[in-house]
Amino acid sequence: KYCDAGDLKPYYVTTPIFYPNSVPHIGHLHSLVIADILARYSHLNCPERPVHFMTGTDEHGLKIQKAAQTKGMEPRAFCDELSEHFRNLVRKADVSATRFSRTSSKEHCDAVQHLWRQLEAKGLIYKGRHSGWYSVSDECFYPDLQVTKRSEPNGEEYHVSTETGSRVEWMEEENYKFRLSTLQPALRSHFATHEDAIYPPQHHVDILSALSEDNVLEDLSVSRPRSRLTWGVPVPGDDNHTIYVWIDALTVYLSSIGYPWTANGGDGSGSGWPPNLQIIGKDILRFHAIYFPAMLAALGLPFTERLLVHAHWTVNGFKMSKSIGNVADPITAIDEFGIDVVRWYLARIGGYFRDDVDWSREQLIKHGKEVASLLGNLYSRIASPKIRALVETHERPSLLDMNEAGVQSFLEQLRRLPALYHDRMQALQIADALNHLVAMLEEANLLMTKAKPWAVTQSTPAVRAVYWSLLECLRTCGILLQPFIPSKSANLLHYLGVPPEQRSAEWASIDAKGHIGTPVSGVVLFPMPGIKSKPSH
Ligand code: ME8
Repeated sequence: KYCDAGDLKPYYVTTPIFYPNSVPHIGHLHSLVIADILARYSHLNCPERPVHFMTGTDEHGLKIQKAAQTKGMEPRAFCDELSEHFRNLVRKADVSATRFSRTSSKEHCDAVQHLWRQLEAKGLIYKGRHSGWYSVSDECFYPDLQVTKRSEPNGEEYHVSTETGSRVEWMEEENYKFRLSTLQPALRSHFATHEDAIYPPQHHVDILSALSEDNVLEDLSVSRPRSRLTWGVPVPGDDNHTIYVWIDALTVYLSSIGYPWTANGGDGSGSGWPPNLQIIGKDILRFHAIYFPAMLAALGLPFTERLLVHAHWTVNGFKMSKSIGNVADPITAIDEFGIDVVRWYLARIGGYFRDDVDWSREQLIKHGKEVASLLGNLYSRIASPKIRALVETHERPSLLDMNEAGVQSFLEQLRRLPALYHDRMQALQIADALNHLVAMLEEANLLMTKAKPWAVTQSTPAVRAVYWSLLECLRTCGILLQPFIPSKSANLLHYLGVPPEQRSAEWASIDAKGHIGTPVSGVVLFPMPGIKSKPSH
């Protein structure tokens, strides 16, 4: 048995909540698809275990307030409109989110104020003066050390955040502060003893060094003067201040599964807390690996099990930006190539996480061709009526008894496939897991090309061995591909006659003897504009 759902809490996975200051881009879809692959992977292994999968929009703050102003709209109406684009993307991308949260909802705002009161009651919030380099677009202050001086061609000097390159200004104001420094030892010991907590490991190393003893963290400024920021959650009991948008935003992971859990004793047990997995982009690591755990430590709540940090997509080598005009639109790509091709490309290239990679239409076409030929052609060739006629008159042989030379080593590889795949998926190396499936399908195509069953006129044991081995390979890969390309793998499994109750991970094995029906002929799995399928024989 692959899992015992009774022993496990619900699997809780989150994406970041997106700023709806503009329509979604391919980077947003990347976070969503990675989370979806791993949410679906949990379901594949353990269909009885509930999955809580949260995504949504991060609606408060100066960035949104300004974007609304520029459009001459009220922030709420502006967010209603823009948030809908993200919801639509979730739908179109086959993302199996169970919850779409908006931080402007009353439920969430109440949770943020509750959390604030908790921190205050524990003496972790105080009023102080804050000065520092403030970036409007990053919505945060930077210490001196993280700021670089630059100059305009006319000699005028300005400052930018060294990390993000965004412009910063010196600001001084009265606001509330959170005693981050007192929580630093708790965070340090957590990350020092949980080597798996952040993936890829380089980020784990960086966070450990940011938390080291000789680097005492400054207390965090957690409010903004209401005069400057009206679009946000008011500080309870002080209308002159608005809660800092990152405290507000990070609370969404809690509010989305019922925090403050007042009804059942308040510790979140039973709700799914803590997250098993949180997907984030590398630019928001500090917020998720320092500030959020600090909030949790303050509340006495367990930490997230694993953070998966992905790199960024660039276009023509540059960070996507409206002013450069190089923003890749996920909706256009989905409409033109279908979501499974887009997901395939995102997982094949963006599933490595370490380095930034360039998004291009050419690459999208190339990956579309790859999956169409690996999977689509293989299926249409094997399901051709001529081949079926040759084998249909015979019983399906036992795969275990087949000892035709070429087929034997092929079946051996197929037998090893699930373990390799699971090993990589559990290590969060999803591109490597997919690589194993690709290698298997390549082998299958090779076997087909060598055996040329379409040129055979007599039903021999050798032809039948190839036929059944290839179908078994498609069945197994179809099951293991479900997290990656849910819609096409559902079609494939349906065409193969694989019963819905035999599509979980435990069936992806030669030894499981899963049912295969008569493959449906004449269907094209990947009809692609401009991509010709080879004729089926
Ligand atoms: O950061 N490639 O929202 P966001 C890949 N609201 N991923 C990218 C990317 C790119 N070019 N650009 C952005 C926020 N992302 C906050 C999060 S969570 C409590 C609050 C990723 O809309 C980015 O790294 O700017 C982040 O993971 C996500 O998209 C949302 O970015």
